[in-house]
Amino acid sequence: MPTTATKSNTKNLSFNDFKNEVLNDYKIARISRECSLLGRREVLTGKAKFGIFGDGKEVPQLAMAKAFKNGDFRSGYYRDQTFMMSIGELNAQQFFAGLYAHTDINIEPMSAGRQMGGHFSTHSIDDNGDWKNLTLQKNSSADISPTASQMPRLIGLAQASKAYRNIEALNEKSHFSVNGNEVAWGTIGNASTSEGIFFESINAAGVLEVPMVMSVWDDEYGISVHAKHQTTKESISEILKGFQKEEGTNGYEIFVVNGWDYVQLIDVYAKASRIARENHTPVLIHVKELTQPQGHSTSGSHERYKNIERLKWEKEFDCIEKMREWILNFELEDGNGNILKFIDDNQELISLEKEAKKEVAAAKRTAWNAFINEIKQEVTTATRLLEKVAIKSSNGTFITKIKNDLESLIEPIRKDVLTASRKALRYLKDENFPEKIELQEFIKKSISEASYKYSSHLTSETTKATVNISEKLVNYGSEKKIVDGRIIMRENFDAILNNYPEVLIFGEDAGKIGDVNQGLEGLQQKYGTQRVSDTGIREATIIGQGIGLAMRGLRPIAEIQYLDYLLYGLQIMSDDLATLRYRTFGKQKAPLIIRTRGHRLEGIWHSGSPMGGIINNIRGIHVLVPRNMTKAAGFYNTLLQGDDPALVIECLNGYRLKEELPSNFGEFTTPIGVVENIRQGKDITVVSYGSTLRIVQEVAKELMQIGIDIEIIDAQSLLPFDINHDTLKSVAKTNRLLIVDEDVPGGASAYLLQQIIEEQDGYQYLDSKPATLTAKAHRPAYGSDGDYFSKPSAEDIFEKIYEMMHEADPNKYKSLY
Ligand SMILES: Cc1ncc(C[n+]2csc(CCOP(=O)(O)OP(=O)(O)O)c2C)c(N)n1
Ligand SMILES: [Mg+2]
Repeated sequence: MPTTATKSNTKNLSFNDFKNEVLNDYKIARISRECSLLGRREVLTGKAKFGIFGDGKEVPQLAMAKAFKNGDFRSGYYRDQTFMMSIGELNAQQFFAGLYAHTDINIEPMSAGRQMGGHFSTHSIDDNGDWKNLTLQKNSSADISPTASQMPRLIGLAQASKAYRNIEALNEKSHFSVNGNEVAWGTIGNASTSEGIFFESINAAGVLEVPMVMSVWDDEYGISVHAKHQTTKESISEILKGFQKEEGTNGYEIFVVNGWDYVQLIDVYAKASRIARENHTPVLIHVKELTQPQGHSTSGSHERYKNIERLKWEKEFDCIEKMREWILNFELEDGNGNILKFIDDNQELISLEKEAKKEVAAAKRTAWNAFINEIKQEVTTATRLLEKVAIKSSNGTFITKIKNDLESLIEPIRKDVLTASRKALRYLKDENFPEKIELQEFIKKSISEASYKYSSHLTSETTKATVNISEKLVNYGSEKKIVDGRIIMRENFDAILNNYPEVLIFGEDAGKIGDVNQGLEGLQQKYGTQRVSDTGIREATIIGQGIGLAMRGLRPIAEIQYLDYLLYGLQIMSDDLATLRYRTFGKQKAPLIIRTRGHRLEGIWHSGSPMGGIINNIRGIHVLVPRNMTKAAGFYNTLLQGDDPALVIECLNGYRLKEELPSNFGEFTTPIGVVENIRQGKDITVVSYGSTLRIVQEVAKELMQIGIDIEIIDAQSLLPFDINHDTLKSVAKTNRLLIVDEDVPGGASAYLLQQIIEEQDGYQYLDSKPATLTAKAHRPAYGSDGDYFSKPSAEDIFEKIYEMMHEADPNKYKSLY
């Protein structure tokens, strides 16, 4: 049954301490509320673009903050500003810096202005790119906007405590955990619990039995849509009752508490913390009766969809007002019969409220000045330069007008500075004088600085960046041994598990049977169920487990059984994993390795190769497509030395193909962002990857019989692709380019074409139209004939290449048809 708390946990505090704590809490709540009120005004007056605030949710967050300890992690959403203030990780000035999008990470520590306000985070990484000691600080994983997407990562953040408590070899990694005592705290809005990944996550945490405390901030609405359209029985705690832990079962402790009841909240959160921390039992706290004093966001007004009674109720049950009432009415009789009160009269509270208002107004001003002065300096530099070129230029009057317009802006932004400067430069195109060069240099410098401010940290820029890990060659023993590809995977994973106690491998069928292709055969028996484990069928939270574990210093390898089913996890890879480093300006990372297998089996859902969709959605994650298991093993070895996340797609039909057994498992590396020239030829460069490569290799022999000599490049790393531009060298030699893959037309082949033709300037060497040969637009039909007519066959490849050669030399290569 849901438990409702009754007693406060104040008995160990002296009355004075208690009073100070309460008044301090009240002040934080007031400061937070003032931020929301002023924040909305900043948006409405145009100083900030958008605001979504935590008003109406302040009091439960004070209680959560009290139970939150060093080493703990939060994974929440945009209402949590009060919590962040209460744990000391956000102040009013930083709040406004976020609202204005100040690009200095030291001034706007949440994201250096990259995320809109209300997306909170703390720094896990120091300036050298190394982990900080996370047990000495309160941690918040960086928020993202898609509703409920904080959930999958929360599972991993909680699971990390379990790993640290139960895996002895991890004891040395003390800067991430103290015996697994850390709790992962989730927050979510009531309406967002309608999302599938919410339920998937709740179930996963129950199965995994991880220390997670999940708070639902329930204000009855999701923007304008009432709970009756969101949640069966309009109550998330009601419908989750089946998750209640009972004698001898796993499951949750479930609490229900009103969000305006400060005393009960403190009690519930203290209990929840204890249950999760000590027993690793997950807890759900349904916090009801919350409000939205200003409506959902700055984009609309809630008067449009709430009736008068509701609006009246919201005023009355505003959690801060309720807390205020409680403070005013609080009386306690001490041992001597004296009545103790927090305050003597209302006036004391009024002056505290005034103080909060003043503090926030001052913080807002400071934040604004810091933000605008930086840009004003850039305006000053630009106007001075414009003035100078205007004097010299025959188009001086036009340039002066541009300068005056720029100068007259009261609230300029960087775009204004650059628009003015770049437009002025156009007027100087036919003129030459030193001041013009100064203007050009200014523009180039501004764009380069902006590039760091707005575009850095997509992938690692630290010394551990995976692209910096150099190749270490495969060694073979003196006696040549040929084995199935899957043996190579297994032996390499064995070496990895042995070398890295922080590696955990998990996925559907990954544990007991050692994955569906037995690349992990026997490894659960050898390394235990904590390190090699089966999961439920739930791809989004398998990825989420990986993200959370990786954010706490572990090196998870999350297995998605087949590439076709990656799409269930793709949203969270795209929204969360791929953006993590970018959205925190390099202050958080999750070097998760995602292992999957795909391409070329048979049938609509067992042979897909949706590479274009994948690479376009997950910039920020490396995408590797090894052609055999030795290459794949090398990629895992490289990735573990680096600090970037990656997706490795093994070839499904490669596990039973024969490869020579290496002798240096766990050591050899396949470099990332490097192509491999696997056949020298002179007539045409064929770029391919994964399963189609083998067909291209077969076709090469057939072509040779009629005198066509192709060069074959294994792309092997799609993101990043060919950092050294080796493909260009091949194209410069053959002057012809064909890209073969089994994605849809215009999928990954189009990306490769863009990279080679545009990025590498390959167009200049071409004597023939560059071409792609792909699968059909539809998904592949079942069976061998389905495959033959859906994907590029050996004959298709042969004829495509022949056709290109025919076009080049019709006399030598007569038309086949
Ligand atoms: C996947 C997704 N769909 C829609 C939205 C737009 N959206 C933002 S907040 C929100 C309502 C969330 O309501 P609730 O979870 O109750 O949180 P509250 O704002 O009420 O605290 C919606 C629909 C989104 N951010 N993500
Ligand atoms: Mg809501």
